[in-house]
Amino acid sequence: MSILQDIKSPEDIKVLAYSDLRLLASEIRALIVSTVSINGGHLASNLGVVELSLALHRVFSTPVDNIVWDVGHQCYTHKIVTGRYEEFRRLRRSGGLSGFPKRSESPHDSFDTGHASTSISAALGLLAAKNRLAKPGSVVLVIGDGALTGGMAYEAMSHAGQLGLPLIVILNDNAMSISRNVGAISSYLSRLSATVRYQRIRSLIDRIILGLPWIGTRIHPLVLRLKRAVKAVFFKESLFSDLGFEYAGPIDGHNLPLLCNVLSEARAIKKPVVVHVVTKKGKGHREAEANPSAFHGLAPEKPCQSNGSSALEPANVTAAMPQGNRRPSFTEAFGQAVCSLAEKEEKLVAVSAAMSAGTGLSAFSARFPERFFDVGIAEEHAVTFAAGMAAGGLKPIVAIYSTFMQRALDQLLHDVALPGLPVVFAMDRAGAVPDDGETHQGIYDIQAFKAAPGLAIISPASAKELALALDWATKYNGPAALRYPKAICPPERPAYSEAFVPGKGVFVRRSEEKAEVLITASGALVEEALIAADACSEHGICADVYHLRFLKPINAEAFAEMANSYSFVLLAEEGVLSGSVAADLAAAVKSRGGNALAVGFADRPLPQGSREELLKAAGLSASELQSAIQAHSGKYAKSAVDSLRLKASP
Ligand SMILES: Cc1ncc(C[n+]2csc(CCOP(=O)(O)OP(=O)(O)O)c2C)c(N)n1
Repeated sequence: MSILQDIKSPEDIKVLAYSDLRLLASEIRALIVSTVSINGGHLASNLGVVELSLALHRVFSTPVDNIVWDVGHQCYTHKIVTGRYEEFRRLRRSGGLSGFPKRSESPHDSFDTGHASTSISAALGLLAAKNRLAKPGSVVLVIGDGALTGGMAYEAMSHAGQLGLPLIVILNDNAMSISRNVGAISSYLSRLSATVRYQRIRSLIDRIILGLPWIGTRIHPLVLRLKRAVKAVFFKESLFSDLGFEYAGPIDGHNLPLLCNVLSEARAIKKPVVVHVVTKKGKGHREAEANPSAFHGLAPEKPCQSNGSSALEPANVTAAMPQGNRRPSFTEAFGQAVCSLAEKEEKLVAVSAAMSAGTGLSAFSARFPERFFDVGIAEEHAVTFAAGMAAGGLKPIVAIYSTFMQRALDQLLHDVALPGLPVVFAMDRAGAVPDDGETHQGIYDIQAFKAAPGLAIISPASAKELALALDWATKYNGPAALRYPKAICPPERPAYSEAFVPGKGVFVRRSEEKAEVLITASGALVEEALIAADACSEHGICADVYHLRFLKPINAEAFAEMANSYSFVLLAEEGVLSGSVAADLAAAVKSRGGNALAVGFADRPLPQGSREELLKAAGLSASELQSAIQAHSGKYAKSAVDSLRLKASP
C-alpha cells in the first residue's frame, strides 16, 4: 500500500508515525529515480534531502511559513508533498513542472530560484516583509555547502546578523558542490562536522534529550545553551556565532526524529539560527552515492531501475574527447582547444566557478593542475581574480555559463573591460538551454556585455572555428568572449577555417548568380540558416548565408552597404531580440531603404523546453527561417517561379 498516494498536502505528513515517514521517504526516492531517469534532472542532490524536506514540512506549515530552496535544484520532494505528485511525471517537460521552485506554480514555492547563493538574502527579505506587515509564520531556507561558497551568502549573513530577525538557515552539508566542494569555508565545515570528540558528546546530549519527549521540548533553551557550551569548548571560533547566529549541529540529516526536534527548537528561539545538517548526496541510490558528481545532473530519457543498478547518463560530465566519429559538442570542442593551446602557451591559465566538468575543463584540470583554479560558486570573484592574473602577466581563460556570467557584469565592466585587460571568457550554454527553464537560459549575454568597451564577442559556428576563435582571443590585446550553445557542433565548412579579422564575418553560402535574400546568423544558428537556404532554393528563392562571427566589434554601416544589394535580409540571433545585434543591423539596413527582418527571443522569460522546441517557437529554426523568407517574400516566391517560367517559355 502506497503512503505517497495519500499525501495530498503537507498537512498529511504531520500525522504520520516516524516508521511511515521512513516508508514515505523510500517511495519518494523511487519516484525521483524513475522520473529523473526518463525526464532528466538533478538526481543526487534530491536524493540527499528527502528526510530533510519531510522534516521541514512536518515542523513548518507552508504557505504560512516560507521555505526558500537555494539553487532550487533539490526541491523535488518539496514539490511532491505539496500537491504536485500527479504532475511530477511531467517534470522539466515543455509545459510541465519546473525543476526549480516557481511562485507561479504553487503557493508553497516562496521564491523562484535557479542560481546559487540567493536564499539567505531572499529569505531575509521575506522575513522583513512579514515583520513589517505583521504577517504570521517563520521563514526557513536550505542552502548547500556549495552555495555557501558564493559571496552573496556572506553579504546576507552580515545583514541578517545585524537585523537579528529569527531567520532559520539550514545548512545542507554534503561536502559536495557539483564536484567535490572547494575552499577554506568547505574545509572549515568538514572540521566542524568531523571532530570526533564533539560528535560523541553531541550525540550523547541528543540521546539524553530525545529520550525525554515531554521534557525535551520544554527545556529546549537549556538544550541549546548546553549545546553552545559544548561547542564553545571545542569550537572557540565559530563563524556563524561570530556573525550573530545561534548555531545548532552538525546533525544527521537522515535521522527524521532528530531533524524534527532540532527544527522545532530552532523555530522556538526567535533569533537568527544556523542548523548544520550533514547529508549524503545521492542517498539510497548506489551509483549516485558512490559518484555524486556524475549523478548531479542527468540527461533525459535513459531508462534505469530504482535500485540504482542501471546506467543513468550524467548530463554534466563532458568527456574531453568525443567518442568515436561523432562530432563533438561545443563544450568538448572547447575542452580540447584549451588543452592544445595550453601546451603551446605556458602563461595560459583556466578559471572555473564550480563547473569544471560542465564547462569542459576536466581534462585541463587533470593535465595542468597548477594552472587550473576552481574558485567555487563565485563568478564575481572568478572574473576579478582573472583580471588580477591578467594584470600580473598571465593569460586567463574564464569558463562560465552564459547565465551565470550575468552575476559578474560589474566585474567584467569595471575590472576587465575598462582597464582593457586580456581576459578570455568561454561562455558555454549561450542561447537556448534545454530543460532547465527560465533561470538557466543564456539569452541575455549579448545585450549585457556588448556595452563593455573593447570587449570582442565571437560566436563560433563549429568545433574548428571555436578553436580558431580561442587562439585569436588569447592573442588579442584586450578582453574577448566566446559564446556557444549546449549543442553538438554543426559540420565543418571551408568558411569556418578562414583567418579571423576583427569585426568581419564570412559568407558560408554564396551563389554565383545574384541572390535575392541574405540570411545573416552567427554560431550554431548558421547551420539553421544554411538548411533554410537549401529549402528556399527548392522554392525558387535564392538565399546567401553570411556568418557574422563577431557580434562585437561590428561595422553596421559597412554591413548595411553590403546587405542592401539584396531584396530582403533576414537576421537570426540566438538571444533576446530587443537590443540585439541583429536588430541593430536590421535598423541599419532599413535606414538605407532596405528590407530587413530580425528574429530572436521575445522580451519575456523563456520557459523550459528542448533546444529544438525553443528555437522553433522563437522563429529561429531552419523551417521557421524558411517560412519567414517565404512569408516576407511571397512575391519573391512568385517572381522566382515566374522567372523560371519565363526561362522555360520559348
Ligand atoms: C550562480 C550559479 N553558479 C553555478 C550554478 C550551477 N550549480 C548548480 S547546483 C551547483 C552545486 C550546488 O552545491 P550545493 O549548494 O552544495 O548543493 P548540492 O547539490 O550539493 O545539494 C552548482 C555549482 C548555479 N546554479 N548558480
